[in-house]
Amino acid sequence: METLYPTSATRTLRTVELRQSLLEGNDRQASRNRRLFRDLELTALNLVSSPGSGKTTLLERTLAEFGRTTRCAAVVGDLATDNDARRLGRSRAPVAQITTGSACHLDAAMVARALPGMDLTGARLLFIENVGNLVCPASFDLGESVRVVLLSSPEGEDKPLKYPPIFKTAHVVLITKIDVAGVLGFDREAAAENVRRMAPQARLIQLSARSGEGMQEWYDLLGSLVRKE
Ligand SMILES: Nc1nc2c(ncn2[C@@H]2O[C@H](COP(=O)(O)OP(=O)(O)OP(=O)(O)O)[C@@H](O)[C@H]2O)c(=O)[nH]1
Ligand SMILES: [Mg+2]
Repeated sequence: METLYPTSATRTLRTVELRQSLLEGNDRQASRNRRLFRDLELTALNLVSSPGSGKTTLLERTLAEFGRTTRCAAVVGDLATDNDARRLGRSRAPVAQITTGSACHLDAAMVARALPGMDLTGARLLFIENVGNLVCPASFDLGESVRVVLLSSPEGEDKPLKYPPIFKTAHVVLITKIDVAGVLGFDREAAAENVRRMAPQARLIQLSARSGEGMQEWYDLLGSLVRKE
């Protein structure tokens, strides 16, 4: 007998179609963002990690130190609160907060909507702090030219093996909070090996935004990303 209700197969098909068109729409907006960043001579970095791995702390220190000589801007995504924008707003950098409500990642349209409210005059780097999540942001291109994935020592060495897509799309992987690696029994060499296995294409830096170790290597990398006029 024919059913009036969609079968699980048609439901799955529709879900796949919807997801595909969502991602295609996002890719189109990401290309427009990328063109805008190029016209503005702005290098955009998309920072992705689990909640709490130290994205905002890294950016606070980066804006205070690297931002002294190179004008930077930041867009921050969270489900709720403008806490991170307020933290980053203590610097001289233009900062915008995107509150996503229930969305577990930023998309290219959200970033595009945030840009007109910022004074990007003279800015050379745009940091986009994504919503803390190692899964969903992997599929959403924001128009960035550099994707930075953070893995902090409290999370454990195995995260690259458990969340391959995000690591496979990384240009840079930062192992953060290395100041507490010893006390946590976090094996930095094992973590680095897991990163190299899942993200052989990525530049790997180990750092602590608290102690400052590794920060100069990060700033040297940022310096090399600034578009030359
Ligand atoms: N020991 C140590 N703690 C750190 C370091 N960086 C950040 N933290 C601490 O880790 C906690 C989370 O840091 P945040 O910078 O807020 O992390 P986040 O990734 O921005 O978090 P969400 O935006 O919520 O995903 C805070 O208590 C920080 O003080 C570090 O290098 N070493
Ligand atoms: Mg944050």
